[in-house]
Amino acid sequence: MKIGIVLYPTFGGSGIVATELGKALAEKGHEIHFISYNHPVKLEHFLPNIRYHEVRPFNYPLFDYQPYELALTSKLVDVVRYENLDLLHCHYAIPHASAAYFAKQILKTHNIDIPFITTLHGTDITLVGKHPSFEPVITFSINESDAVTVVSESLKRDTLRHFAITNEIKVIPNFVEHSHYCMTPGKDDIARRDAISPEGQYIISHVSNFRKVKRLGDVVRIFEKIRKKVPAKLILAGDGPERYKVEQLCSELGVCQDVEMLGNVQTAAEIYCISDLFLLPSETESFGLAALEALASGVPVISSNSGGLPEVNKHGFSGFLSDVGNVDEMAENALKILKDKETLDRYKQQAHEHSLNFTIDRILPKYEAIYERLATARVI
Ligand code: GMT
Repeated sequence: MKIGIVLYPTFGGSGIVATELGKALAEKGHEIHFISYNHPVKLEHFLPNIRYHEVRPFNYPLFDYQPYELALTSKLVDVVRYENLDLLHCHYAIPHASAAYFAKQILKTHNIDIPFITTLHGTDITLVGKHPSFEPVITFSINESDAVTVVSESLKRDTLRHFAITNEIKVIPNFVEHSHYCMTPGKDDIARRDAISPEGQYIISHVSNFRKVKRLGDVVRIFEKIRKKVPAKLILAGDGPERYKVEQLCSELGVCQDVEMLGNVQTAAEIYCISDLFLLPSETESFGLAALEALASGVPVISSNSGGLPEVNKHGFSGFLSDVGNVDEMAENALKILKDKETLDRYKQQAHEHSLNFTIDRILPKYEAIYERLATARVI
């Protein structure tokens, strides 16, 4: 099939899931057209049946805000017509779903009926989408989508709670391509590990876009409590608005010398590969892709129990869950795992085992089944 994937190109989880899905579909022989305002960061390699279409909003001095959604709509119309697409798959509702709806109406005037699928990822529902400045458009475009999927049961509940939904919503969890993650560090990984932890300190990590919702302050506080009991280093990978506060808190708590702030990294897999424990104490997390990536690398996870995290992290098995903000309990749980080598190895094994519930082979057919049901773009 010829599939248009509309996505954010950045390090955010929805963009990563959309890109990995497209790559896996391309490997199965589908023709994939990524549509975004920048080259997707996870689209590292060329494949003959993958195309990238860039949306370039036209600038004009009158516009205080560039009309991205209109440029995206026009691009969708263009790509569907000239590449003869069978369907569009929008990742993250804002503004992709409403742009797809608008494109669909325009395409009808060209006698083309293009189906579009909307996959809701998280803050498009839980934070941003339910805001009155977006809510009517989000409700409408979810209800008008030809198929709607969400990444967790929790997100489905949130969607039904916050919006007047008349459409069916199917849960398709996120996935990982296990071959991208390492269980056994290679020579380069060991060198990297030694550089960060020269005296064999435990390596604790956190990867995110450093937004408030990730509770970076809790990450640093949990680390400080762990470090009081066992030698440890903290790797913080990512960047975003909370970075300055994190730097400040590290100096207030006197832990800066044991915190490595790496900024945005291309390959978070290299971080997980050398980590002993992963922290994700988020305020809300519809799924928690970073937690799943850590588990796939055999890294146990200490997380909050908000949103979809209990569907990803199995309490007492792949790691531990606590109430949001309960940093004392999170640190205690971390120390249970780091108690001794035998216990840590057991949790690492269990973390990996649990991640096998989310292999790409299990998830891909669920999307393909929807694509097949919606069939090809029809000439009316
Ligand atoms: O909502 C965001 O933070 C953005 C979004 C993204 O594009 O990264 O993240 C959401 O989607 C991810 C992929 O499905 C999920 O793993 C994240 O849990 C979810 N973020 C939140 O719910 C905060």
